[in-house]
Amino acid sequence: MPRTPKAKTTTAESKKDAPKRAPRKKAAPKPVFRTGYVALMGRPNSGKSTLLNALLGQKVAIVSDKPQTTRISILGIKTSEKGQIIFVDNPGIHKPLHTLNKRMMNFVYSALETSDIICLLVDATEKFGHGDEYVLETLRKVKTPVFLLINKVDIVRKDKVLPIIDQYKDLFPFKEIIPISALKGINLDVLEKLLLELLPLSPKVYSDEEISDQSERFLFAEIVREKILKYVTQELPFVTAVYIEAIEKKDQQDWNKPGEMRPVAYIRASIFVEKDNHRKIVIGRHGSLVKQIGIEARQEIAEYIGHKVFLDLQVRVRENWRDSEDVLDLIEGQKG
Ligand SMILES: Nc1nc2c(ncn2[C@@H]2O[C@H](COP(=O)(O)OP(=O)(O)OP(=O)(O)O)[C@@H](O)[C@H]2O)c(=O)[nH]1
Ligand SMILES: [Mg+2]
Repeated sequence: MPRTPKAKTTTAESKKDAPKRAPRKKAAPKPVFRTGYVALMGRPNSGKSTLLNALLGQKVAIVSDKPQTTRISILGIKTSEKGQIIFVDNPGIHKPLHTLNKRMMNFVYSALETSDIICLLVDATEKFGHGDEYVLETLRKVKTPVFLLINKVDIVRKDKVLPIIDQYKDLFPFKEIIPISALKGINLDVLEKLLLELLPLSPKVYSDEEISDQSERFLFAEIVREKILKYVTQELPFVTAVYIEAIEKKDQQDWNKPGEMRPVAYIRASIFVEKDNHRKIVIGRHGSLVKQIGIEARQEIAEYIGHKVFLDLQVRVRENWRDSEDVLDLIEGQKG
């Protein structure tokens, strides 16, 4: 049967009843969002962890004036309306002697391969040397864009910075060269803007609340180690490691407020050293040094978790732990 064509209904009546169309608007530009990995690289002590904390506006990495403080890479995630920058704080680039140091350098190599941008930090107060050549050699192995960050400009004369820029720009094709101070926050806004412009257009990888990839346990171990590094010298910074044996959280009677309970954390930690004379140094006269380390670490951990903490520290000898895969696995395994 032939189908009768539908009657047109464009009478004056029907036009009046039709819903009014909104006037055509220009399509709003799609919001641009960039996400990527930015590796912080450089020699030990150049200020990578200080920079990570400054960029995030809070402490996620420990800092010390002794070299080789950072042993395991950690992430610091900064999310804004414009993008998500995933900073990777790495151990300092050095020639590895022990298995510990080889593992530290493996973190550096893997960050080199997986980052979208590399920030090379150099210490403006240090003379260029073999160590710096070694760093540039390491960076030549990849094609990733590299920003040169001349750090610690807060403590060098202005006329010292220009010769450093001149020297470096002849040695490597840096994408950007920026004098900064991680400690005083100089030029960090410029750095962040330039990083965001270069990162790939991509949705975020982490949720807005996530700021790091480290576990609470690892952070506590690092806080204890930071306090040790503050007080020890010579070979001691290199031969100490911290292992959190246990964390127990309980609700206990609050004696100041009868009838009320309050949370308390009991933390047991071991400080590993390599020899008995190291152990004696870390313990100190009549236990004074380990006590001081314990007081400072406990305060910082309590501030972080927001309630009372009991911290029990034991100093133990683990001969040649820096070459023991088992001990190294144990320490690394804390990161979760
Ligand atoms: N004056 C000054 N000191 C800084 C600056 N940035 C870092 N420092 C100091 O340099 C020392 C080393 O800082 P870290 O952030 O631990 O250095 P790092 O590069 O992470 O070191 P490793 O983890 O050992 O590779 C600390 O004493 C910091 O306070 C800066 O911009 N100005
Ligand atoms: Mg560090």
